[in-house]
Amino acid sequence: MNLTFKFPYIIIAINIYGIYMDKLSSFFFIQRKEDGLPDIFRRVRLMPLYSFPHFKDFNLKITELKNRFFIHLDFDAFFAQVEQRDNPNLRGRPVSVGSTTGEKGIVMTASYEARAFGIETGMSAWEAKRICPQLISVPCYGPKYESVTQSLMRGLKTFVPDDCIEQYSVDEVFVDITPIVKNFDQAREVGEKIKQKVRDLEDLTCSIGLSYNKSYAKMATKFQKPDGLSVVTQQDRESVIYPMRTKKLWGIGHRIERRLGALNILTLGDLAKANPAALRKEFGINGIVFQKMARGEDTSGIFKKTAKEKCLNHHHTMQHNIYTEEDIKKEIRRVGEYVCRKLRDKELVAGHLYLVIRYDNLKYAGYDARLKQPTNDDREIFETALRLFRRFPRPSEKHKARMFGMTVFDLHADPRRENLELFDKKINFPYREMDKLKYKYGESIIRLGLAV
Ligand code: TTP
Ligand code: MG
Ligand code: MG
Repeated sequence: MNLTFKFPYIIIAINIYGIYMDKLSSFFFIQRKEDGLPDIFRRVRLMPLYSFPHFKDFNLKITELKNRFFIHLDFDAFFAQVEQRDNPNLRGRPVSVGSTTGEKGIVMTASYEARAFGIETGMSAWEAKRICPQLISVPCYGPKYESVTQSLMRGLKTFVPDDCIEQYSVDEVFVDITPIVKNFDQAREVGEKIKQKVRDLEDLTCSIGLSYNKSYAKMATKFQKPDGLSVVTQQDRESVIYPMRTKKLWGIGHRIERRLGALNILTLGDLAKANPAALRKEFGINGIVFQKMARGEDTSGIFKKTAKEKCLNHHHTMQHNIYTEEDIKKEIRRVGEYVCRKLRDKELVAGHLYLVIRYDNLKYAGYDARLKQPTNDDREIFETALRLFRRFPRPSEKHKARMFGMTVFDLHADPRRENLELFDKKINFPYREMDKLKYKYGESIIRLGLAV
């Protein structure tokens, strides 16, 4: 009697535990500690992995995927290739990007010429120099690489609508080309055209994986690097994918590979055919995710970041504290230009501006104002920031300013991006061209003349 009464509660408790464990294991799914990289390397990761397929993305009823075509694109030796492109002296030579001191730091990436000597991502700069004394180490310049990615994103929009494109990392993107192709022959042609577009736009090579699901496409990209295009069709599954080691699957690192090995699962074929209950027992819901991915049943689609950017900011602490009107104007302009460039990059305009100063006594002061209309125009941001500045305690020789910061919020999609000439009566400054130069050669390469 007592037991029958309690029974439903036991079931509920077990279910809650199950859901909790699933949530917990998915939460910890991408275990950064398992990527085998030293700590410092994790800190240099430019962009998080944010679209790994989740159990909820899978449709369990679908086991055979037809008529879907995904491209995964990844630049070859990305940072190093960009540096070689921009400096002819580096072409054809072993180049690493990262530390230039030779003592401390790590190799973020290396050109294929350097890889021939055994130089690898994550290796200490010291070790790299030891095994390849002629290695040329150049510093990493993030904004430049980001601008290449942005240009790629714009280029891809000439093939498919925005919601078919997913930027996955700083040099990787997924493209769902299902709307524009009917079969693998046509899909391959689109892949070739995209590679050509990347060459035309940025003079860079990339590798492409093409398949009927995202997981296989991502794996295929690595089949022929550099400058490759590899296709995995439904027919290739058993001959190409199944003999591969489990570690080759997106999301499986050394430790998971070892745990799979303990279950006698060594290849993706083993994983595909394994007992689902055993996988679930060992890995929770992720075990099922792995199996679906290995079988080519990854039904996940293009993932769009939903969390919209709420604000953008930039703060700059000066090497030498400043107080003259001229220096301060220069500094406000610089910070403003940087923020505007970020806005343009994301095709946004801001309706509200906040300016903050930190003085040499480490105290802060800040004021905010609405902009006349949402904008990403350097001149308008500068004028408003300068008006705000007039309300601050004036820096003086005894009370200098050490930091300026700007935050813009109330962000909206830039209405001018589609329709520039129609309602933009003002002179159109070549902001985009200036942004490109700044990304390439640094902030101070070009400044807008502001008559103030
Ligand atoms: P990857 O695409 O992993 O490497 P890659 O493009 O240099 O070489 P491959 O031809 O094998 O694709 O990474 C892209 C860039 O991101 C790389 O050039 C350096 C940088 N990077 C990090 O900053 N942190 C990281 O953890 C990794 C893996 C790469
Ligand atoms: Mg790459
Ligand atoms: Mg990559």
